[in-house]
Amino acid sequence: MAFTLINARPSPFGRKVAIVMREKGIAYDTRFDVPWGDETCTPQYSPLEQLPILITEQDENIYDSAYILDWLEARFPVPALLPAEPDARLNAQKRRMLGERLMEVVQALVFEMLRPEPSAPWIDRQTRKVRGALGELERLYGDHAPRGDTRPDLGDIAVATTLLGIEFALTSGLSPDIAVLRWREGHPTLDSAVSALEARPSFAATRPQMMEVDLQATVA
Ligand SMILES: N[C@@H](CCC(=O)N[C@@H](CS)C(=O)NCC(=O)O)C(=O)O
Repeated sequence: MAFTLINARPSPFGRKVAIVMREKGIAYDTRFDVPWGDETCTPQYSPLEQLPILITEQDENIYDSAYILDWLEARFPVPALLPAEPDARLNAQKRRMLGERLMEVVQALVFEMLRPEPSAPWIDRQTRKVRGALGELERLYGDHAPRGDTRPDLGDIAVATTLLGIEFALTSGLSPDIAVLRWREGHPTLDSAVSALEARPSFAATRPQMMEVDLQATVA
C-alpha cells in the first residue's frame, strides 16, 4: 500500500484527510494512534506531535491536515476538490477555513472545560467564536447546498467533518455537554447540508469511533 495515514479513531482532522483520499480514489492504509498517550508515535513523524500524518511511499512525512489537503490537491489534481472559477474557489476555501478554525476553537474550549479550574473569560471568548463561526457557516450554506450524489468540495468536507466530530465528541462523552456545541439546534441549513454529505460512501466508511483516552488527565 503506497500511503499510510496515522489517525486517531475519533479525530475530525484525520477523518477529513481520509475522506479526501477516498473521494480522490487514493489507496491508503490506516495506523491508529492515541496522540495524547505515552506510547504515541507522532513525535517520530511530526515536530508538532499531532496527527493526522500521511507517510508516502518514499517515506516522506506530510503533516497538519490543512497542509495534507493542499499536498493531495497538488499531487492528485484529478478529481479536483476545489472549483476552478475564482469566486467559487474562494467561497469553498472560506467555508473550509471556517470549518478548520472552528474545530480548533472547539478543541480549545473543550480542553479548557476539562481543566481543574477553567477560566470563565476564556470559555466566554471561545463560546463567542463557536457561535459566530456557526452563524457564518449557516449563512454561507444558504447559497451552497451540497448533495449526497455529487462530489463535495474541500469546504464541504472540512465543515462536515468538524460538525460531525463535534457531535461525536458530545454523544460519546469525549466532550462535556456544552450547549453551544449542539449545532443542529438553530442551524437548519447546516443540518440538512451535513445530513446530505453523511450519506456519501466516503463519510460512511470513516465514521468516528471511541478511543481509550483520559483527556482530563492530559490537561490536569
Ligand atoms: N492543526 C492540526 C490539528 C490536529 C490535532 O489537533 N490533532 C490532535 C488529534 S485530533 C492531536 O494530535 N493532538 C495531540 C496534541 O496536540 O498534542 C491539523 O489540522 O492537523
